[in-house]
Amino acid sequence: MSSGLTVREYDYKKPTWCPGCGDYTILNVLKKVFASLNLPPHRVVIVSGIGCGSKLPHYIRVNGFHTIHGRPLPVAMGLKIARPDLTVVSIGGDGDTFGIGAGHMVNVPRSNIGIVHLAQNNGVFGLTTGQPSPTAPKGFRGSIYEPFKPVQIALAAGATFVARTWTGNPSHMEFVIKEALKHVMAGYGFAFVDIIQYCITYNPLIFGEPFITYYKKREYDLQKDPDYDPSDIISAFRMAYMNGDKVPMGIFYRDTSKKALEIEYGLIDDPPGLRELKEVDVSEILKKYM
Ligand SMILES: Cc1ncc(C[n+]2csc(CCOP(=O)(O)OP(=O)(O)O)c2C)c(N)n1
Ligand code: SF4
Ligand SMILES: [Mg+2]
Repeated sequence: MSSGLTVREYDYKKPTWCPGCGDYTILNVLKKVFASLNLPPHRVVIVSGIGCGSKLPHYIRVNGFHTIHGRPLPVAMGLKIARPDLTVVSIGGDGDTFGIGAGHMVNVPRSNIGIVHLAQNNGVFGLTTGQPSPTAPKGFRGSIYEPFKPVQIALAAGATFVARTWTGNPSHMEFVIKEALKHVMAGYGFAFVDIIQYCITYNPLIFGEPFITYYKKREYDLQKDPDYDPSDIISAFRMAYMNGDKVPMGIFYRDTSKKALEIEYGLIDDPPGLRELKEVDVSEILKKYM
């Protein structure tokens, strides 16, 4: 049944991102997905870190929590434990998620807490003017390491939903983020989405080719492959290691056999954040100090 929510109900302040930045696409897609799932703004919380993309909660009319660099995941997890009745979305840049917050990226998925994490993966530290992020290819702007592998790490860490999309294909992103939220809302647990994001200012070219052309030529929609089975983790790893001529996009893995942490431990029926504070008589203790 539709409650009649429209995309416009999520409009808020005007973003300050560079014109052409992929973060606009992520913002617009999120509004569409929330409206299509009939999620009232007061029932949603977006928790972000620090970075260009992490300003997103300022630009959308839902509850927002702009935390510190690298920490959207643990804060979102704590929030979901206290208020499992709310829809909690964690969002952060690739610096946030795979650099300073990498420990959380490994440990939060295995808790199977019912939140979605969206990684704004633009290959750079945008806010601090373009240093290479952990996902930057070796050699890019002085990076001396092999890049971090978001999908492989999410699979290995135990995420029960793992997907990849990109900012050049908004309808694909809408499909993927909606499926991620549906996974969480069905009580199956943690969902991770790697969003390959355009940074027009500091990372407009991918191996010398314009961002859009590069990924348009190579995007390979997993859900258009009739032989691809996203419930098979070995196939998911095989696809995750594919790169070069084909860049797989879509749902790599979906496990609907597990329960989210908040369901397994009964928090959903008795949200800790809504329990009444009990009155405690402290008069005897206070007497000691009088
Ligand atoms: C603890 C801490 N370390 C470093 C910084 C400086 N800092 C702010 S944003 C940022 C990187 C942002 O990059 P990313 O997370 O990829 O987000 P983007 O700006 O690309 O969206 C850094 C290093 C900080 N604010 N706090
Ligand atoms: S620097 Fe890059 S990521 Fe930051 S707002 Fe500009 S285009 Fe977007
Ligand atoms: Mg970044």
